[in-house]
Amino acid sequence: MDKSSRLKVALQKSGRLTENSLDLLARCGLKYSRGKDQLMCYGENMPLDVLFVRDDDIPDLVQQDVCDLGIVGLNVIEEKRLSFQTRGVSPLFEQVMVLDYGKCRLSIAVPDGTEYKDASSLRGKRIATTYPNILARFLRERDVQAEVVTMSGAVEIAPRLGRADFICDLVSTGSTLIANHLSEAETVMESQAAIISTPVPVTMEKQEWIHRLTMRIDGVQQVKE
Ligand code: PRT
Ligand code: ZN
Repeated sequence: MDKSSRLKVALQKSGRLTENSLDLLARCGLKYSRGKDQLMCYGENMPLDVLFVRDDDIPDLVQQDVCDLGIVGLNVIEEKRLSFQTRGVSPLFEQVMVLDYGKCRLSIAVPDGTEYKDASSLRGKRIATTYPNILARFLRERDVQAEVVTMSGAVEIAPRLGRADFICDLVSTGSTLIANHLSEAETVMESQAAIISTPVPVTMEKQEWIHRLTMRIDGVQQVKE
């Protein structure tokens, strides 16, 4: 099998989804060797190679057909989809299936003691987030005008720094919010890891391997339930 007929899968290089994603592929029977530069893994018993990248780059790599598949959080997928739309680019990658890990929620959080009734409490306020497009849609759908303060990280300290009144950030256990004297007020979106696929038609051979892989993932996930 030549190189172009091998499935290329983009995974997060180092982060919350990395271990679970590699574990999932291993449970599907994939045996792999890691490249010297640690940027790729090569499947030994399946025509499937893994490319390790930052999670934010995964939708672009799949959209541009550099990779056939990618595993990334629904939060990143949705933010990218909306950001493409805002720029007039059609988001063409498709969601193949959701996975049973990486579960979290994108939530509005307010400084302890601040009253929050519903989204109308955000009117005229500044809200810090790394998900400006998802937050803007949430506000638009509720007819609330507020200022979205886009940050690249450390969103939870924005209220203390005086950069924002509220935040909109990912939460899983909630302990980061507690440590920063913030309370979760409302869920904007639930998230978990998901597989996306390239918009470009792939060969029959690749289609068959994608089908086999998703069947195996279904099987692995059912065993875990
Ligand atoms: O370097 P790279 O860009 O690839 O990684 P990243 O830092 O952007 O992402 P990473 O590894 O933090 O998260 C990858 C994906 O994991 C996210 O896009 C989500 O889909 C998912 N995920 C699941 C989470 C969490 N749970 C989570 N808890 N992502 C981030 N968090 C943050 C949360 O915002 C808080 O700051 O982790 C902190 C701890 O959370 P608590 O609530 O348990 O205290
Ligand atoms: Zn990231």
